Amino acid sequence: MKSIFISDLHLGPHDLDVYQAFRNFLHALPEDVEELLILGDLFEAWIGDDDISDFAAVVKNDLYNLSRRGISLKIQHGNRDFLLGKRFSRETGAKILPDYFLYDHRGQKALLMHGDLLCTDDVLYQRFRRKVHNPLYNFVVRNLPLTRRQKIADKWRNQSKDMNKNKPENIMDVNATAVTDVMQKYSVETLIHGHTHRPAVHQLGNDRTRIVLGDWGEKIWWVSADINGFALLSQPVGCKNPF
Ligand SMILES: [Mn+2]
Repeated sequence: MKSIFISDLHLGPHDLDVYQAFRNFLHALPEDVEELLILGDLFEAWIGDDDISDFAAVVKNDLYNLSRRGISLKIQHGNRDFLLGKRFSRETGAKILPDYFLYDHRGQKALLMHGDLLCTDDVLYQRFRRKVHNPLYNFVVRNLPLTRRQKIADKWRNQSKDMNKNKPENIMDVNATAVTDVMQKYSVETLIHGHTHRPAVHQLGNDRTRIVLGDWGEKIWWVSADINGFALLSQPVGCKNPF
């Protein structure tokens, strides 16, 4: 029996090749896959569960069908879709996981994160994150009319593009101390995250491993977990059956 982890698909009507790859991926999931865990940024943008766009409806339907097949669906918030909430969860059967989630299943243990919280050198981003995750701010935003939220989301995206333009590369990667600290805190030898779009398996010494999921674009990426451990895998985006 297997678990599959994915992140950073950034689904949206702007890239139907990636959406098609996502559909093929769900469709082709082997029989022995018990659960699919999405570590954030499934969507390029999610402005609230009352999103009435056709695209949102189609993806929700895909996820609902997956749950109905008996595959347990778990999802973490990314920086792009942190407004995914209870209604989305109800409509898809997906369980929303906390920002730090200890995966402990069939002898395998790993800490799962989206990854943005590890990029502590990016002080501007962390300040922005604290603002938008502030419960009061969050409450106010959630209760704005959909069109207002659409505008705010566009503003956030443009701001983040502008902010990232002049940032040195290393600032947008994880901070090594943040990684060590969090792995120690949760007593894990394996950390799995996405967000940085730098897919890799890093051996950190002392038997510790950091696995970074890739973003979906030219390629699709996933981590497969079974009794033998974790493996980072990829295929070209046009591939009909990645398994
Ligand atoms: Mn992200």
